Amino acid sequence: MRIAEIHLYQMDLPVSDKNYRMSAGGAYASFDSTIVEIVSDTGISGWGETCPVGPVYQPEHALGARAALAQMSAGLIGSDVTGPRAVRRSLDQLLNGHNYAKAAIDIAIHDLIGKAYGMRVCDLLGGARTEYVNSYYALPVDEPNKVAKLAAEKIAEGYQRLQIKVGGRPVEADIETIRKVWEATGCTRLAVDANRALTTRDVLRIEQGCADIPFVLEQPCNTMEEIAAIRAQVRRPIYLDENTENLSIVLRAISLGIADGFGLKVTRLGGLADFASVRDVCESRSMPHTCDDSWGGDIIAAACVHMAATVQPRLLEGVWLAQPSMDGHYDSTNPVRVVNGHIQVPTGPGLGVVPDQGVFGKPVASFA
Ligand code: 0XW
Ligand code: MG
Repeated sequence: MRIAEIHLYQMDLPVSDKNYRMSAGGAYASFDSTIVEIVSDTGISGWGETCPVGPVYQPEHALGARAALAQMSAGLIGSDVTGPRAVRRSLDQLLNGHNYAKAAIDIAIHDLIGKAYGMRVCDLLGGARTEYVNSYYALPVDEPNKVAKLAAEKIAEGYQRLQIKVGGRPVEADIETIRKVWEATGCTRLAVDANRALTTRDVLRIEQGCADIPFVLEQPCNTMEEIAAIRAQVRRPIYLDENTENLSIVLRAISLGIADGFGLKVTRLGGLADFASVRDVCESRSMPHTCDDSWGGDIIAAACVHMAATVQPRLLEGVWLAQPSMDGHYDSTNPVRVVNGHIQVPTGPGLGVVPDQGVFGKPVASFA
């Protein structure tokens, strides 16, 4: 089977509640997603997606994704689809870096191979250990009482894990928010995620102000060096998220004892094949982690869920989806969505997602 065509699509994904706010970048109203369609010489389409959560969250942005994909796509036409790793080697010979763009092709290749041979992506990644995975809900930065009220609603909906976004404001507001969420829910599976925004001083202020509350501290500071500097003073698990740009960094964080677990993103790691390597390292060291991405629709959601299905259940911290903050689906027949805090692993071949005809409009670029 060979690659005959590659089509790139652009989709604006409005944020339904218009209040997705993290420590940096303000409140987001919409995100710009890039969809990749790889068509084989046998007439099968494989689908991939990459959707940065704005241009300042990490060194990635929507226009950059499409430019990188355009740079690589022509060189892939005619390639034999022997496997994701072989395609990745080709990509690395066409462009240096740009994991978040290469990931969209990796996901499409997994989808294509699965659809060609009648296997689910989770089967290609080692086999599913479950048919349902836990999700978790990310509570946006907002007034403490509003966040506590939303937290109680999400627990009532069936979520078993909550992530409280902090940072980008006086630390007293963060401490008040954490305490009010704890009082409102008693949820013992809490993560407090600063998305790198806290100084070591403010991490220690939160540590003092919330010592009685059990939560994981997720990516509190910008660098591993800052986190290492206060690691001995923090009496709770620390997870890295934004620092985990590749397997080498994950290995370094584990060997230095900086992290007790990770918030992992499929596109940041370069796709499902690279994520599977990190998954296996985490399993070898009993490191819990999430299977997430920054944003996106049914395609990236399915990729995260298929990966999560292969994770040792005791290590899976959950799958975050943008879907609860989005209107509509790419695949109206088999949408990927959170129901009562859980997500069913798609049952169809490949990703188990087939975008509705014309849902993405005309391609913004095509290669054949
Ligand atoms: C909650 N997420 C998985 C989605 C947002 O893109 C940020 C991310 C996180 O945990 O940092
Ligand atoms: Mg995070």
